[in-house]
Amino acid sequence: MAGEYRFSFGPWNVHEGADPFGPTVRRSITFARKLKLYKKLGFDGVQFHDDDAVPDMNGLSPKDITKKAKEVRQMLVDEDLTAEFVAPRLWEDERTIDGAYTSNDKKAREYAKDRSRRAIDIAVALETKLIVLWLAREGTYIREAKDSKVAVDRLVAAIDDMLDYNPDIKIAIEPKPNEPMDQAYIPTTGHALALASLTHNPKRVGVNIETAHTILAGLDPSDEMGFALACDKLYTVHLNDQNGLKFDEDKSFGSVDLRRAFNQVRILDKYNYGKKGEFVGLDVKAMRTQKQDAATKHLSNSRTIFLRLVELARSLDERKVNELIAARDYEELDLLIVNHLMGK
Ligand code: XUL
Ligand code: MN
Repeated sequence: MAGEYRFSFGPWNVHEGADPFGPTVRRSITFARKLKLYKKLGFDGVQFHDDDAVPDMNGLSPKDITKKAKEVRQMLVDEDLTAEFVAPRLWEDERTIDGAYTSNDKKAREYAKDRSRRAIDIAVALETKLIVLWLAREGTYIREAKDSKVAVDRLVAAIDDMLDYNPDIKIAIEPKPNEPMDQAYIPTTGHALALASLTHNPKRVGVNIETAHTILAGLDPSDEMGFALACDKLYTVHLNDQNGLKFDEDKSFGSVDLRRAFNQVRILDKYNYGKKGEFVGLDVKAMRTQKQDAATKHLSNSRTIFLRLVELARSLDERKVNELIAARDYEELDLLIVNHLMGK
């Protein structure tokens, strides 16, 4: 059963533990050593930010960026790993303080478009067609700072630029309602897919749904996934968990609300997620309290919980579920689900 799903995570998910209030608490692990962890932990796919593959890429020519990315591709081949996607990291450069594609400064917007083209070059070298766009600073701290209509026009123009640059890539927008911004322009799956419909080639633009981001938007992750599945737009997922409305916690999958996790697995499994090559992607963070040699358990635990929930989704008595739905006895259905999750 485990073999039916392929799992991925990004190198940033093995983390030194720094937070806004304190320094690192664990030693850095080199990228090469992180790659060695993947298979041991049961993972086949590597998610990349562009500069996870090519550090300090702003100082390199496009030719050198591609050369370095090809070296990383060889490292993946040596470890029998696949690159799942590349995401341009547009939120750390001083030029993008006020946003990247939606910045009020034309030079910043040009930089963002150029950096996105380089991220696509890296994806080509790593032999993946998927680009993830987390639109980190595409929003405002105060509403008057930007024009929200113009911002959407600019997002469309930036995505069109990427689609035109390479006719093979697909773009998965990763919606998030806030953090680092007070209000993001593309907070939900619905916004992301509406944006996709405005581009040159809506067929090549879909979503990456992150559990925590949907919860921060006050929505249910499994319903967001169902919406994207109905639109045939669920290109990938970032499974994790989130304890209420606070900062983006990236907790281990299922660790806060097992039933909510069950419902995500159930909808994914029911509609054959993964059968077209999609990875079960995680975006999880180890607790700051974890010691050095135990700081990958959040990854293996999330994978274990996912697979256990696949078994529970498949062993649910669907006949009984349908009977209770027909009788409109949702109280009994509620108990059936809770009992099932408790192994009764
Ligand atoms: C931010 C987030 C990012 C994206 C990739 O909240 O989830 O790590 O997943 O850029
Ligand atoms: Mn994410």
